[in-house]
Amino acid sequence: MKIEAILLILILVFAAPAGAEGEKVLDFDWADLDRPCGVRNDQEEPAPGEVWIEPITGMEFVWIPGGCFMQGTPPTEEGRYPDEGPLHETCLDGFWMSRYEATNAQFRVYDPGHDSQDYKGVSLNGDRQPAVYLSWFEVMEFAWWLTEQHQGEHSFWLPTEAEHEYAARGGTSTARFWGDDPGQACRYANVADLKAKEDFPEWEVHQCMDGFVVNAQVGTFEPNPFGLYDILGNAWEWCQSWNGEYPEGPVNNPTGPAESEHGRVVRGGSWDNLPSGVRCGNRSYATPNFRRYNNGFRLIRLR
Ligand SMILES: [Ca+2]
Ligand SMILES: [Ca+2]
Repeated sequence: MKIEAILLILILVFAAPAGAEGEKVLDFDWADLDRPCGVRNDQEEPAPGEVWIEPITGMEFVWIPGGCFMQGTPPTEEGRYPDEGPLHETCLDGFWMSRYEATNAQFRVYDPGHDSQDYKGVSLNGDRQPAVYLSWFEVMEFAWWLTEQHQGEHSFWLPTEAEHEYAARGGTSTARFWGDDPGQACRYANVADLKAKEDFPEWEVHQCMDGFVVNAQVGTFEPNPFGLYDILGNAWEWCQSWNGEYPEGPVNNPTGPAESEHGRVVRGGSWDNLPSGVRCGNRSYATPNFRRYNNGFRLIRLR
C-alpha cells in the first residue's frame, strides 16, 4: 500500500483531536507504518539553514542538508554505554526539522487541555516551555493532525533515531556538539547543573551553572551548528524508531528495527540528567505509552 493511502486511512480514523478528559484507546499498530525519508523528487533541495514557518502552530523548521556521518560512539568516549556501538556510517537524505522542542502553546493549538504537569510543585505548563507528559501515541496523533491540516502538501513525523543523532551532531564527532567537556554544557543546554544540586544535593551534575532546575523556555541556550536549540538537554525527545541494535555496516536512511520489546527511542537527555546522559550518541527508549515530566518532542517535515 502506498504511504499516501495509509496516511489517508489513519487521518480518516484518527482525525478527532484529543479530548481533555479521559484516556483514548488506540487499537492499531504503528509498527505497520514505514516512514519515508527525504523530500519529493520533484522539489528543489532547499539551501542549508533555510527556514520555513508552519502557519498553524508557528513552529519554525530549518532545513537539515543530507549527508553521511559516523553514527554511534567510539569505545574511548567517556560515559559511553555498550549499545552505542559499533560505530557505523549512516547516510541520510535532507529533512526539515523543528528548530525548537514543541512548546506547550504549540501543542495546545491541537489540544487546548494539554497539561504538562509539574515537577515537585514547579509548573511545567509555561507557554514556551516544552510540551511534556505526552506519550509517543499522543505525539504521533499530533503529527497526523498537523499533516491533515496541510492536506497532503506536507507531512510531519518524528525524526528517526539516525536523523536525531545526525541533527544533534551538526557535523561534529565529539561527545557533545560543543566538544567533549560536560563542564561546558551550561552555555548550550539545560542539564542537571549546580543550580539543580542546590535543590537536589544527591544528584550527580555537570560542574557548571545553567540556572534552571526544571524545563527552561525553549531557545534559552546557544544552538548547535545546524541552528537547532536544545537538541541536547531540556526535554528528552521522542523519535520515530523502535530501539534496537545497530547494524554492523554502512546504511542509508535507516528507520530502525521493525519492532522492539524495549519501545521507542528517546534522545538528547534532559534537565535532570548527569553528563553521561547528555551526549549526541546516547541512546534511550521508553514504551510508547510512557509519559513523563522530562519527555517531549520535536517534529520533522517531509515533502
Ligand atoms: Ca539545569
Ligand atoms: Ca531536548
